[in-house]
Amino acid sequence: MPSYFQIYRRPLTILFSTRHSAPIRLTAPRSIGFVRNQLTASAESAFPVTLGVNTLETVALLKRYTSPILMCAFALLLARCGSNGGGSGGGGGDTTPTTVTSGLVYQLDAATYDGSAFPATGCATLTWTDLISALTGTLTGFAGCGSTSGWNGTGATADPYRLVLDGTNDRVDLGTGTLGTKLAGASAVTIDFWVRYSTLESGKYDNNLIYVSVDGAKAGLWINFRGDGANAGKLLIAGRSQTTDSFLEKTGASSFASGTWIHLTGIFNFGSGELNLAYDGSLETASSVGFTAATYTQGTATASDSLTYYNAATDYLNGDIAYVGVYNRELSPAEISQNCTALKDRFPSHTCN
Ligand SMILES: [Ca+2]
Repeated sequence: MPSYFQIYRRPLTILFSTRHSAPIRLTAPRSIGFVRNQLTASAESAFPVTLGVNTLETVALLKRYTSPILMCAFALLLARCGSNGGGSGGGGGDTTPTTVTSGLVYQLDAATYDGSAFPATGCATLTWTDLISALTGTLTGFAGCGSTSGWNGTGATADPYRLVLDGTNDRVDLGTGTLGTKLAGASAVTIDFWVRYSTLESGKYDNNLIYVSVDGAKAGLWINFRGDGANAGKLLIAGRSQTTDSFLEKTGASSFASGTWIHLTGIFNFGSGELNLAYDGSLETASSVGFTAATYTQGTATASDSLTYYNAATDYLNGDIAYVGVYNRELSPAEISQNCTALKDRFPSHTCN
């Protein structure tokens, strides 16, 4: 519980301390990942937060560390600021929503790869840190990289911050059992991506985006671009609710061209037995599949969860990943649209439905 609590309106700042406090001073608006790192380093004792673009993410973080009474006070403050046209400074009446935080258990954002800033272009930085629990993803296969491999982007719309994977051996190891453990018991899972491909391996079914082991090296959660025949450029979502399931899949109806940024949402609903995909906020028709468990039932993984896939086959993605968010529930259509809108201005020519 906090022993004191202060709010300043300009700039919008929240400051509190626990009875064990050794207060932390942050002198400028910081990303939520940076704040989290400070909390970890200081035994989560105290922190002031200057709120900027990550206001809703900040609320989610505060919920983890503060009392319900404090949250009520904070909500009232936000409401007052909103009625005055925004009090965060610098944004100037910005109404762009932030990404949905409820149920968000894992988040990779190239723009703040470790919660602070974009790394130097290239491959000197070989980690990508989850912004929820500070889990470290390890970039593997990146060597001597440049425009076709490694960190790229200026943050301009035509050149968004992103990790480029070469399709040959580039991957991000997320750790064995990392995501599956977080999702165990969930009746649904949603995975949110900003992604594009450069080339597809001709005739190949799997040009993989993400792989999560449900047991051993068996895929529990999986999304790939197809490269085969008439399905080339379409997305495929597949998975297992538990180790005894067959590999159940749905291929999307839409086909995407090389170089096209997509806000991609994959939905695994174990409770209803459905898989679905959404692009730029537009949901396809869900496919019924034969999940045998109503919740995601994690076994003992022996292969690392990863961005792209390299275990039993080399199903590498040749393309770019700018953002990944993983939820332990099904997002509503409105929430999917919100996530699209929140980051669309980073990418060229996007309209969110
Ligand atoms: Ca490489």
